[in-house]
Amino acid sequence: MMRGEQENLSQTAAQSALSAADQALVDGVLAGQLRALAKTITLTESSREDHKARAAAVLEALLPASGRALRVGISGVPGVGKSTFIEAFGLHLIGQGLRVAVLAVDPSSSLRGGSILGDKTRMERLSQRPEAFIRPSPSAGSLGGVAEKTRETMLVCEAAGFDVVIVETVGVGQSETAVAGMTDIFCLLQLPNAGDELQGIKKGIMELADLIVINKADLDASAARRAQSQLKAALHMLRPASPNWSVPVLRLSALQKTGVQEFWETVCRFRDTMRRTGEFDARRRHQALAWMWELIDTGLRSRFRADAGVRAELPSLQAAVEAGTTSPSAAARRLLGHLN
Ligand SMILES: Nc1nc2c(ncn2[C@@H]2O[C@H](COP(=O)(O)OP(=O)(O)OP(=O)(O)O)[C@@H](O)[C@H]2O)c(=O)[nH]1
Ligand SMILES: [Mg+2]
Repeated sequence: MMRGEQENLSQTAAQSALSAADQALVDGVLAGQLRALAKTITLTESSREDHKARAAAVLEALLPASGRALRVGISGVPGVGKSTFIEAFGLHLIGQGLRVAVLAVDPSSSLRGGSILGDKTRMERLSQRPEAFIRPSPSAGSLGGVAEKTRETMLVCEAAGFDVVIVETVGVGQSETAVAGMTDIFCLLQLPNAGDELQGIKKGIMELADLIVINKADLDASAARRAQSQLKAALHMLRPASPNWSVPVLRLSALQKTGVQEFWETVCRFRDTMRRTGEFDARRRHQALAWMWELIDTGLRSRFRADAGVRAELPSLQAAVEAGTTSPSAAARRLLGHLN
């Protein structure tokens, strides 16, 4: 553990610690080569200890070239049209001369066999374009693990020169919070019919959204308009995340590719407004620190659980707390004492 930390720090200081093969990976990514990009991402996703050390050094070397892309989060319940929309949006961006990476945070993908982005058929045209890079969700297991890998993949894609990184997530569970916490703009896709019960959208997710899109507007135009005004009304009841931005509600058809241009213009307006007010950089700084603390918390927790003294005392102290013979605070203090 100690040795690993020191190694990482010295590698930060001097990248000379990179092997020739890893330096070639770094050079390949910086040159925008998709093969090097895919190999680097595979390295960062590996759970082997030697791979982890190499991946950390490669990421550190790529870091100065990262950060230049616009990071767009896309969320919505299964079937709302995320894949169809990302295909249409991605092709639109390519039409503007931009390069697009599509990543996913789907903690259930290991169970479902990677359905999110696994179905490249729905992004068939996008996946064939050399200006696009599509990477399915890592099947690392826990949400924290999956989100961590996606964050790293995002940095690698940025170093490879992609202009826009789209991160897709399913609209269930905690994964929206994770994706909102790694993107510059978080967009929520909605169905036109469901305005009625506010589509079972949890208030918490509405609060995360910088932009709401009603997809499949082609199915029922008047229902889509109704959903739009209902959502706007609901948004008025929420405290806005930024005093400089009121969350727009757009209508769109991913299938017929209508409204995609307006979507991109709205995203750009958001980016420009946030840049002007300084909120863009503030959000990224906040995200970077939150990421660091998340890793520290995870690291401390696993170190705690692996500690021999903790393991020896934990069962009896847990029993004592349950029985009421030791107070939770005394037990916690005693257990934490082992980490000194
Ligand atoms: N009529 C209509 N159908 C659409 C539209 N967008 C998507 N669909 C259809 O809705 C179905 C689901 O679309 P997907 O893009 O796979 O939805 P998704 O949100 O990616 O679904 P999951 O990956 O399962 O979470 C497909 O049959 C699409 O063809 C749209 O704008 N209009
Ligand atoms: Mg999909």
